[in-house]
Amino acid sequence: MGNYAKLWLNYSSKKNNKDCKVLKKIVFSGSFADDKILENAKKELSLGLKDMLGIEPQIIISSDGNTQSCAAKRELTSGKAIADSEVYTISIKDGSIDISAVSSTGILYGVFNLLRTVGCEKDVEKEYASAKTFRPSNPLRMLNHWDNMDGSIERGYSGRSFFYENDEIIINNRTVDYARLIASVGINAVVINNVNVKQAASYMITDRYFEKLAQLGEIFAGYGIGLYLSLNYASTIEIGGMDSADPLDEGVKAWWKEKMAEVFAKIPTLKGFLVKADSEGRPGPFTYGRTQADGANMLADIAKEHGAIIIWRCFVYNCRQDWRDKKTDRARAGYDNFKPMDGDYHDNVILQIKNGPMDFQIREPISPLFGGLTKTNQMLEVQIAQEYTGQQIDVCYLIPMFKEILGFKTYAKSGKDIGNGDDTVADIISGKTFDSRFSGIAAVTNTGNDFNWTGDYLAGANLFGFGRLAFDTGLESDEIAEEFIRMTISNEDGVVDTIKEILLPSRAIYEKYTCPLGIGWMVKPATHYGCSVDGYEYDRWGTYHRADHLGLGVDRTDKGTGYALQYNEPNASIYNSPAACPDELALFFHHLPYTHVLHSGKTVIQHIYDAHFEGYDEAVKLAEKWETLKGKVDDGIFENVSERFKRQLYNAKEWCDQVNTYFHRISGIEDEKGREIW
Ligand code: GCW
Repeated sequence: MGNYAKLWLNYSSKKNNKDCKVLKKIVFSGSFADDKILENAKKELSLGLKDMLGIEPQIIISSDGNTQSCAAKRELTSGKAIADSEVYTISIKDGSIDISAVSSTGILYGVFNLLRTVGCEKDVEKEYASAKTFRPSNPLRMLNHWDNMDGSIERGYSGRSFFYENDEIIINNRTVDYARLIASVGINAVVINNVNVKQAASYMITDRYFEKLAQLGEIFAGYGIGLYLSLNYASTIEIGGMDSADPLDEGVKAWWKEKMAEVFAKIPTLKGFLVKADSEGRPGPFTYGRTQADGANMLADIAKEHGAIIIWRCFVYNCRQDWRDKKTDRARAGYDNFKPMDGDYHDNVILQIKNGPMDFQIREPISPLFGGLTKTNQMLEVQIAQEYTGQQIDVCYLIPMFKEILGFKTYAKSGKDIGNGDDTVADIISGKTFDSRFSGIAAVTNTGNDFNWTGDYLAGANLFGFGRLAFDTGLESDEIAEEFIRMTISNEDGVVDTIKEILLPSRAIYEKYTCPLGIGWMVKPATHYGCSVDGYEYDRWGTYHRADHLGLGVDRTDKGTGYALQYNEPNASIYNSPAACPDELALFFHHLPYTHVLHSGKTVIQHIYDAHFEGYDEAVKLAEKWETLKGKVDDGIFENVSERFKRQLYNAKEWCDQVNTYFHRISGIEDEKGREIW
């Protein structure tokens, strides 16, 4: 590798399994093509075992037929077919490891599984004593890059793009190592450009970039990763010289037909497009009085001829709101814009839905589109780029939050009385609940060209963890953290425990010293890092706390904006009632007096004070824990995280003091514990 960290593929020397006999001979069995993926699987296995254990295994290929390489083909199958093709089994047969699969991607995943077992120093013979089969929970497991072609990254906190520089596409060793890193955790799809498609990026679908994109696609395909591009909805205007992007206009359709034929022919590995339309100034079908479904279907019908899909984002809301207007509610917008056309979206359209109805805050309820849409392909969008969650300065391990999101019961199918039906968010996005044709999960990624890829080494846990969780939503936050630490940082039990003690509570701590009780925002506008209680209060973005001298929070009940009623029962009734609403979302759904008593027994104001003081104190303890690792982990890693912690503590202190002071001044209510407020 070049001048960048190898992260969890560092393959440092391991103590356990050095004499493991079953690793001497490894059989790849099943039916799969002898393609680039297989070649990469062999290479990876040889490299990993040699570097970690000094073993040079004999690799036996026993494929019963040369099926077509899944890397090369583009056909509209289904999510189920994708997941079926990626299944693999690892067992011990006749004294050797047997990795069996029905595609070379399955073999590659099996290899990474085995290398993970070795990397975590688990006993290989025990681990596979009985055969283990792995099937991905989600068909599409995707990363969305918000990289711009000038090399900047929107909401990027780890340097510049490693895909682009000066409007050119960069391809080098790092590109390959990136593919290895993400394939190793199970990612099978990547969107390589920002959803805000502007300037040079609009020309990605022209011959200016075809050659490089085709090369990039080949590299990804060699690791079972599908290439996707974000599309400028108004391409007909911006690069086509037309005066319309009306999805029902025959001229517009004809332009796209020709364009897609060209693009898919020139980039054979391209699997489809992601579209942000009618959102935050981006063009879309609304301009022509058409629906989101009209726009998505027009593109999808044409893409279908090429076996490709259209992923259409649901992040559509009015970003020019008047703060005086208490009826318009940004939280409602996704459901209001997309639910009425449920059933109208064609079957190669997937709606990509952010986890919450607002925008990646540290705590939000789950988007009511999950459970609201019952006839539409759906994907969940989360953000591992820590835009509102510490910007890869403050440690914030997001996997516990993602577990909560996935576990949320939507009651979409089972109804109120059953309540244990197969309709959690995880069930829906796996395709199970509605037997959807396509589905999955995407994360706005946190990578850049920093030495360690993610700014803070510990933020690597979110990249690693997202992939692992996307592949197997049943994994626990704790085991994912442990794997990450063992493979990336250290296998010493004491070190592993200490870092786990830092990662696991970090999200809860961040929430405490920033915006507890679901209130969100209160960040510095534009940068979204650091405290500014009123930063968004009189702005146009629909992001208000509505605090006055008596109370705070947004009334989203039937007496307010009515947002709570977008949920299925019993969720709607629970959220609609201040008595039933869970504390962590109390101020998201209700405008409450400072004296309102929460389920915890504390008043709202006392909760605000306690959470902020505790959150800061706990952050200090995390930093102290990290300091105990000096000399026990690599110096570079130690210094990097240590420096981040210094900035985190400064940030946490500001949040704590500013929020407490603001609410002390405005409410006039003393802290029961008499702590220092300014
Ligand atoms: O939260 C907002 C971000 C924008 C982003 C947008 C989106 C890519 O602040 O930077 O634009 O979300 O998700 O489209």
